[in-house]
Amino acid sequence: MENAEVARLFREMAELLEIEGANAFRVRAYRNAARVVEEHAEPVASLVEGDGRRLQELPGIGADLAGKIEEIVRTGSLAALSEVRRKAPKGAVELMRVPGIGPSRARTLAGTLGIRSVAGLARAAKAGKIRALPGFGAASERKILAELGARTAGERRISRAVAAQYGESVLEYLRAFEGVTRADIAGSFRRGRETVGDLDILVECADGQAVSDRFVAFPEVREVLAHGATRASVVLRSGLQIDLRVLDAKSYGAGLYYFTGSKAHNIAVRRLGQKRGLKLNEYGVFRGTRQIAGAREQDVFRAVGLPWIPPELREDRGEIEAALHHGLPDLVTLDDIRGDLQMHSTDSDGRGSLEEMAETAEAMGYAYIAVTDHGPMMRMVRGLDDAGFRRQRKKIDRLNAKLRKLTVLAGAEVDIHPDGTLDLTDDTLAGLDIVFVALHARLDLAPEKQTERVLRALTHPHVDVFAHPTGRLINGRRGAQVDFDRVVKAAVDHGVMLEVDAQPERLDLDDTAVRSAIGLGATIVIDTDAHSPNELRFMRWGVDQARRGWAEKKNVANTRPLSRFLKLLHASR
Ligand code: DGT
Ligand code: CA
Ligand code: CA
Ligand code: ZN
Repeated sequence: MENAEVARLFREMAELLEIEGANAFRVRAYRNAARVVEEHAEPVASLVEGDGRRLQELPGIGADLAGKIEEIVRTGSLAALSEVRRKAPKGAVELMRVPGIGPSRARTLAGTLGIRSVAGLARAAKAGKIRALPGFGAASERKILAELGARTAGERRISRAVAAQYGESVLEYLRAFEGVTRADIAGSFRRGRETVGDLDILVECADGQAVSDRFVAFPEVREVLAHGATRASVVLRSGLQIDLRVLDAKSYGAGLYYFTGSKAHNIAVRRLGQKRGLKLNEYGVFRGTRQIAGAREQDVFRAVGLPWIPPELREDRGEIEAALHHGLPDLVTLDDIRGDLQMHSTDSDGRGSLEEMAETAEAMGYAYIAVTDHGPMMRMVRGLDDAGFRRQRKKIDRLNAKLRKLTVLAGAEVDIHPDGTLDLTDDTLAGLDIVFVALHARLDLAPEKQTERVLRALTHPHVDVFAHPTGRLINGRRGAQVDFDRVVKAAVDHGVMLEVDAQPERLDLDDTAVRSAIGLGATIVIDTDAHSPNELRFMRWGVDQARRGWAEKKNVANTRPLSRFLKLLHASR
């Protein structure tokens, strides 16, 4: 049982209770529990054994929630949830996924107009039916239409971090089966994409039928779509589809290559093979009927005259030409990262103290971190004011005196006001080691205004990093609209680095933006924006995104040792 599965049920519970108008404390308890479980580094299922006391050591988890976790782990479901599901207006939860629609609006839409889905919402908004509802109006209707327009119709993609938990758990389950000699996740997941449509799992096994039987018996399977000796396909209770292919040893590399995709990349490489008189498919590379490659992926590439291409690049975006001309990038790796530059502590909205964040980072082998709590404008997350940052600086100095291997930099994540001025005084900014600026409000400004706002902030002499530059949320809100090239050029001119925020729902900049930014000469930082010690592990998602953007070690500032990183910071001040 994955933590993501437990968290999913708690989150649904919270949403349904909210729609029902239940006590806010109860709603918050479930939400908090979802987050705590999701962030826990080990599977909570392993805490269930024994008397359940260990579950109650998790923050905010009392006897009642511990019992519910245990029930989910043991039975795969939650009776209390089935109960509220029965009572809830159908479709209301789905409506709450649309930004700007909360529980009471969802209840109104479902109750008075009978809207049961996002598609139904779009129809009603287009027909002008929303504006007449109490508490809505023409402006809300326009906003809803804009939000819906930004999404691809009907597409439901699952976040990479969530897919990873299910994928790894299915892999482990399959690898435990006798006769399985190899198992890998291919498809968009292997290519490092920020979301996946489904997971594609490959196994090497002499007995295809037996491994397929085991696969469809995975405890969380809700529906079996296909079930044969070479392939099977299931849908898990979370809605994630998983496709299984069984391959034999002499085709494993070719299958891994083929099912990693992307389709566009495969087609381009197949064409390259055809020029050499070769046929490429999921079983191998063939000259006539003779297989000349297939067991190993690198042999498939070699047969068509290419070096091995990292999966993150396989999108037919110029990687084949680059490979042919020895121009493939030497992609940054997780191991290259020396420090994490954006995180929050209990001084603002983080859930770990300065000490806890530092200890975890030190244990991860980092040389430095920067603590970047919010400024005063973020009042709802207890942002610090100027005096607060001075007090925190003293705490950081004391902490640094105690730490042996890690250096903590004093930073801040400062809001950019709509007019482009910053939310802290120049004096305070000058006293910090590193200054991040970010857009958190008014992401809807017109592109020219938004661009001016950002340019003014980036040209401020104390600014070092532009955090999560677009502000988009995956499956959530569209980001700020700016003239991206102008923003990047201003950043380059003023020595401001651009962030790849590794939070799974941000991953901002995204892959194509990273690539254009690097092309324009920008320096990137990859950081986690962690709000708890466990979230420091999000670094891998940011690195994957940067790799998809063709980033090399030299393009990423926090791969440098501390002294060289500080030199870079000072050079820009
Ligand atoms: P997703 O699932 O939407 O996130 O994206 P993928 O890339 O994982 O796509 P999926 O699951 O439909 O197929 C997995 C891989 O299988 C895909 O990346 C390439 C390969 N593939 C699937 N269909 C075709 C096809 O018609 N032609 C070729 N050449 N390859 C295909
Ligand atoms: Ca897939
Ligand atoms: Ca698939
Ligand atoms: Zn932020």
